[in-house]
Amino acid sequence: MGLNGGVKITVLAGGVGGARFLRGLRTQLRKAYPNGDGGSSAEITAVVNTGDDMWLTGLRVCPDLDSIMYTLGGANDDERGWGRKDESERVSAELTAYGIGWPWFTLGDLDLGTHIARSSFLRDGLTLTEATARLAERWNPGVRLLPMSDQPVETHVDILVDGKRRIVHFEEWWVKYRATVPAQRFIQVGVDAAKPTPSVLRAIEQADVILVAPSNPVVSIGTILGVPGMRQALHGARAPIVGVSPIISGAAVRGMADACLTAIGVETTAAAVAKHYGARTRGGLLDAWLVDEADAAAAPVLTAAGIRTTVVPLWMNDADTSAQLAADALAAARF
Ligand code: FO1
Repeated sequence: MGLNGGVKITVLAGGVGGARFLRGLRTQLRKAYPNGDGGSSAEITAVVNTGDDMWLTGLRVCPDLDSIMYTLGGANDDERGWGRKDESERVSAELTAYGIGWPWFTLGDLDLGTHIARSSFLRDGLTLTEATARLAERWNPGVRLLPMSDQPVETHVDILVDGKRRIVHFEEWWVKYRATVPAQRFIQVGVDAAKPTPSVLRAIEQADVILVAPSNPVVSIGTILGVPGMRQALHGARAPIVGVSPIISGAAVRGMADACLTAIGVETTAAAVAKHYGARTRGGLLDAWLVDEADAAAAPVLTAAGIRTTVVPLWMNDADTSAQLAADALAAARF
């Protein structure tokens, strides 16, 4: 039990997959630990990937933090998977007319409000953690959003396009090239000067359960784990660490995780990702792992390799299935 009696759950999460998982977890905890006025006595803290972040047209853009904030705040464009619903793009057209920004990376008018506010907070000297908390106040997400570090860590990708090697920001590879050009390697620019924030270290230390969301295991979860000191903090935590596979029967549930796994030489299977994360008893990350029924054959193999694996439906196609998945993950933590 956490200090003030509430159950404390800490979740490592990236963007779209992480946001949906957190929404389900919030629903589940409101059911399992109601606080009498529709909320929950449980506390959820999300440690969020900031490797997709960038300075664009003078503004700091934080895609994964925004996906989670908008999704939990009910403002996400669930069809597109990212950005604000009821969005318009008048300013974006002006930026393109002035030849600034990335014409293939649309900053909607409402979304720009978030980036302007965040950039203003940062210019006032707030840390990204403080700026994120200020932005989140408006959306009342019911989850504490923590950037993995307050120092910038940007994922850049070494690609081969038109016969030339280029290093581009992750979003260029992901959005402009749709991850269709092979990534030779991922470079975490700034990672050597980064460290987990004090809030992140406290959230890991105080957690009753730590969950690894079904986010991209390379550029989201991998980037979080790559922050110096993060793995050690997780390994030393008293809480059990339970992961949810982002791969179902050999295909990425969302996004192009397969392109990322291939780039680092990991097979796109639920078992390969679990082994990539490693068994905690053998120096890795995981105590337990959830795979879909389609991958049930992997369960005994992984359990024998030290990763207690359970078979549950992993598709989060609505609020109820997301909540059930969260319940399954908590059960796998024997919580
Ligand atoms: N994804 C796209 O496919 N096209 C876009 O134009 C685009 C713009 C964009 C702007 C702000 C933002 O926070 C996210 C945006 N995304 C866009 C999604 C982004 O690629 C993803 O949220 C993650 O970075 C990858 O999971």
